[in-house]
Amino acid sequence: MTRILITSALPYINGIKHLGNLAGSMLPADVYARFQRARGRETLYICATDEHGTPAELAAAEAGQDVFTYCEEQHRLQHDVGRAFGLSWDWFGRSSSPQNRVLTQHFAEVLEDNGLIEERTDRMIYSNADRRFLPDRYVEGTCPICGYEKARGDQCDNCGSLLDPVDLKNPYSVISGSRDLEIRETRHLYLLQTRLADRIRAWVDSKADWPLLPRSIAYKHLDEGLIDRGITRDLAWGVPVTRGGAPRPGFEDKVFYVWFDAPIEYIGATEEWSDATGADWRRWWRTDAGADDVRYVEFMGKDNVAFHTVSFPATILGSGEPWKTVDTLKAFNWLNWYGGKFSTSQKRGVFMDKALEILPADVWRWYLTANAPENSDTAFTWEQFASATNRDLADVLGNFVNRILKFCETRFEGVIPAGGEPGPLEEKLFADVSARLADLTEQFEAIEVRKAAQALRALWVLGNEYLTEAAPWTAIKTDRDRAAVVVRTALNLVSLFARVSAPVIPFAAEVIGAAVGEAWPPSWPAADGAAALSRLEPGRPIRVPEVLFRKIDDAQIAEWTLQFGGAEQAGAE
Ligand code: B3M
Ligand code: ZN
Repeated sequence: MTRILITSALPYINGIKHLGNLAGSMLPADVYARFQRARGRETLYICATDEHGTPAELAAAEAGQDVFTYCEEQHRLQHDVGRAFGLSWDWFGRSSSPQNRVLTQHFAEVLEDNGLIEERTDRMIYSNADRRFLPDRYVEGTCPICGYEKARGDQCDNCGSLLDPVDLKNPYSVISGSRDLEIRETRHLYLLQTRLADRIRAWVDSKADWPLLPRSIAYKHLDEGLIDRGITRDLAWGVPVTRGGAPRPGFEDKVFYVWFDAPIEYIGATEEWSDATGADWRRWWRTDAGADDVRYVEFMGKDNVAFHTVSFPATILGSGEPWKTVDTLKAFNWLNWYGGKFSTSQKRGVFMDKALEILPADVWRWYLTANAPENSDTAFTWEQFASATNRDLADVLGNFVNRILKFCETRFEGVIPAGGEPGPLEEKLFADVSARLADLTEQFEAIEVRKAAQALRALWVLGNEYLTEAAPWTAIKTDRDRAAVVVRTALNLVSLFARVSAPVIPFAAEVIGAAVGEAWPPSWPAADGAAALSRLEPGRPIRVPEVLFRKIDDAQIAEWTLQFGGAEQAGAE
C-alpha cells in the first residue's frame, strides 16, 4: 500500500511564527497527516527549523546571543508551541544538524562531479563600515522591479521578486545602516541551472496532477529562463564548503546558501528521525531502497514554490542519484491581518504562542482550516473568527454533543440504551451520512482544505437536524423504545463526529470520543452510514464532558482587538 511522506516548509528560526505561517503550511500538513494515519496508511510527517543564513545571524545579534545558543533556544520554543498546537510531526529537526551538513556537502560534491557546479568570481556588496560582505538580508534598498523601499537583498516582500543584492537601488547595511558600500570581488560556487532547465521542465511536465498555483509558478520561472545560481555565501554560520571531505581551498570563510541546504533538510530531518528511532530513512527517500511506493506531498506558502519546483529539484535531479521527488505540492496564499500583512516589528497579528494564551488550539485550528487561504489571500478578522467559533463549534457541534449526552444521562442512566429498531428517519440519516462521509473523504484525499471543513460541518449539521426531527424528548413520553433508538443513533453520531473531526480538532475530538468510550486514536470510517451508526454496543456507559467550546463575546473581541492591533491599524501601513 502507498506510504505517505509529508513535509511542511521549514519555519525560519528567527522567532515564533504567526498564524499565517501556521495556516499556510504546518497546519494543513498536520490535518492531512492525521487523516492519512487514520486511514491506516503508513505516514511520516517531517518538519524542522530552518536555521542558517542571514535571518538567523541577524535575529541572534538582535537578541544579543551567539547564533548557536539562539538557534538551540528558538528551536525548542518552536517545537513546544507546535506540539501545543497539536502538530503531529513524526520529527521536528534542525537544518543545522550533522546529518544535514553531511547530506548538503554530499549533494554539492556530486553536482560538481556531474559538471553542474562552477567556481566563479562574483561582484558582491562590501561594507567598509562593517568590514565585511553583506549577503542577502544584510543589505536592504529599493526594489528595482516595483520601487518598494525596504526590499531585502534576496527577495522583495512587496512584489515577491527574487533579487540579487547588487540590483538594489540606494542600498544600505542592515547591520550599521551605513551607505558606505562598494562592490568587491569574491569567489563563489554556482549551480548551473541553465544546464538543467530541460530536465526540470520535463519533470514538471510529468507532474500533471499538481494544482494550478504551483504549476503556474514553476512554468513562469522556466519560461523566463533559469539562471545559474550562487549557492555559497560570505558568512560564518551555515554548512561549511568542502571538497573531497576537506575544507575547500579559498572557501574557508564561506558557507552554503541557506536555500541550498534548507530543502535538503527534509531528507536530513528524516535521517535525524531515523538515527533517533532506529527507523530506516532510505525507505522514504531512495527509490533504490523502496521509496517508489511513497507518495510525497509538500505543503508551503506561495513564496516558497519556486524553490521547491525549480531550485530543489535542480539539486535532486542534478545529482543523478535515485532520490524521491515531490508528487503533490500544495501551496497556499496569504492569510492577511485586516487586509494588511502580519508584522512582527509592528506587533500586528497573532503569533502562535500568544494565540494559545487566549484560546485552545482547536478553536484556531478550526478557523484556520475552514478559512484556509487556499485559492486566494484571506483576511483574518475577529468578527469572522468569533462567528466560526460560536456558530460552527459551539452551536452546531458542541451543542449537539452536549444535548444528546445530557439527555442520555438523565433519561437512560448514562448508558447506551438497547431496544427498538431503526425506522425511516434513521434510514434517511444513514443514507445522508454515507453521502457526506464519501464527500468528506474525497475532499481530504484531494487536500481541498476548505471543502473538507465544509463537508465536516455538513456532517455535524446532520446531527442537529436529526435530533430536531426525531425529538427523543417527545418520544420518551409515550414510546421508550423509540426514544432508545434515537438516543443510540445520536450517540453513534457523537462517536462518528469524534472520529472524523480528529484531523482538524484533535483535542476536542478526543474528549468527545472519550464521552462515548471511543478507542483512540480512531480509525477512519468507511462511507457507510448504517455501519458507522451502529457500532456502539448498548450497555456501554457514557460521560458528559465539560463545555466543549466556549462562545466568544463582544467584550473579548474588543479586548483582543486592542491587544493585538486590528481594524484601526490596518490602514496605517
Ligand atoms: N524557511 C521560508 C519560510 O519560512 C523558508 C522555508 C524553507 S523550506 C525548505 O517561508
Ligand atoms: Zn518589489
